[in-house]
Amino acid sequence: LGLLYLLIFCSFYLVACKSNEAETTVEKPQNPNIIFIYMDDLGYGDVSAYGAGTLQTPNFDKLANGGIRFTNAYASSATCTPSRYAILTGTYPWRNENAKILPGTAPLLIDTAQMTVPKMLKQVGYNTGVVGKWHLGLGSGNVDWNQEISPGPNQVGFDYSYIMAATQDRVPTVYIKDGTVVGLDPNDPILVDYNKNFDGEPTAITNPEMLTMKWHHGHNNSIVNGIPRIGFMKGGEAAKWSDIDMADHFLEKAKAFVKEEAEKNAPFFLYYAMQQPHVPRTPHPRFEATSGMGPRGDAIVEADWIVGEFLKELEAQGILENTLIIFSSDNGPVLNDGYYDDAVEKIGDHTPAGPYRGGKYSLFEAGTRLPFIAYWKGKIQPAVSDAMITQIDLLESLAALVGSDVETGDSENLLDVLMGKSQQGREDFVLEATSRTAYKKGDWVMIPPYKGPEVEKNVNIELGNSNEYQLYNLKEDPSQQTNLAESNPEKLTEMVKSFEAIRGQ
Ligand code: NG6
Ligand code: CA
Repeated sequence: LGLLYLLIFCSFYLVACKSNEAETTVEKPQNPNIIFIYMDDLGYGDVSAYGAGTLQTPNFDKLANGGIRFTNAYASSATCTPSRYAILTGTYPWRNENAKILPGTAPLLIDTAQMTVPKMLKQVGYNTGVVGKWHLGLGSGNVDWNQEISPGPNQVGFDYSYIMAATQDRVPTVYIKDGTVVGLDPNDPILVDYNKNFDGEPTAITNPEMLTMKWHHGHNNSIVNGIPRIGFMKGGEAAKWSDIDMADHFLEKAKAFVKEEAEKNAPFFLYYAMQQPHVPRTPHPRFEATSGMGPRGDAIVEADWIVGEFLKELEAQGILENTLIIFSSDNGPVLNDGYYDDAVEKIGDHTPAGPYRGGKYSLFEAGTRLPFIAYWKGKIQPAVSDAMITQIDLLESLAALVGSDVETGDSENLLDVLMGKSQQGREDFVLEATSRTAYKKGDWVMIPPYKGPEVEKNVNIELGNSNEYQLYNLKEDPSQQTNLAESNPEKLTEMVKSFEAIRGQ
């Protein structure tokens, strides 16, 4: 009996030792690094892999052809601020009435108590950073640009931030690192105002001879580097950015972040918000005339090169196989967005919106239907997916990927779609364009009646406004030429009902 006991004891001991051993030697697989490459005003047809335009973008294509190229994917809004709000919070932007194109002086739009993608990832051990365009407001009203600026990205989930406050065409035209203006001379403080100029400061109106780029509409306030901007700014001379170096500058910061993080024993999240091809289009001179389409095309060629360099850095750090890259854009394309820069004149046969109607600011497809790519070398098999996916779905999909149970209500867990394991995308979506909303369900889109011009004359884009309900079947009519509202009243009623049920929530 003693021997039996001894045997039992020994085998228990062995099993225990074994499992103990297993625990210490088999490491929990580390979550992948996650990078959002978010373009500004890049259209569906501006990525050559989408086969819809004539401009060549070999590096964007590397992602598109090496990952999943989504053809039925949406930004949440046809303008910047609401889309950025949505991609970071996983919430419909129309739920927040302040989610509109913001001036450079606007307070932080995201509540510091709100869930965000970087916060969610931080909870499960990620280090997080943002480089590039912010445009989600800073401070709590009345920012003093000469002090620490807070709250900002660092208060909504980012450990590191290197940003421009708003847009390239808005003041202040300075970089801000972790809440502090970079290179500011305290003897030359920055003042910013969006309503009135500072005495004696030149503007595009008073000193047109100082301009190297001419304004078409808006953009006639303070002049920085010969470019007239939106808003008035005084001082901060040493801190002002160089427009032609902006792409290289942000690339350097993004690469440095990645390099530093690669050495750490934790995954990272980087939100790399590039500024191209938003106005003012100021590609570095080495990209001048590379597209044959003027500065807009050249800025995209530049951005494409930047993405190539950035991918090389991930490769050099040996982390490309452990990094999920999401590539998309905040809103649809526009040619003339306020400067004379030949975008219209030199567009040739290129079609930035691809087959879709409208563009930036529009409720028609081109406003929100955009390039959307999920790339993860070795993990995601190259494919084209027609499943509907939207930028608000990233929050819950990534939560599922990293083992977080964060939910927002609007976001949907489409991890299998993102990874190419399922074609079962979203059923429906409420899209937004300059405070108006429309509803997409399956192949159908319903646009309720809206007052206002059919075409925004300055930018020459159809906004989607009509006195009548509009109903389109995108499968048969992707360019939204035939309004079926009258001929298919049942579908219209069904769509309006579902739309109102969500909008009324
Ligand atoms: C508009 C600007 C436009 C652009 C846009 C924001 C004028 C006349 N137009 O108000 O140039 O800056 O705002 O673009 O000022 S976004 O991509 O950041 O939403
Ligand atoms: Ca934009």
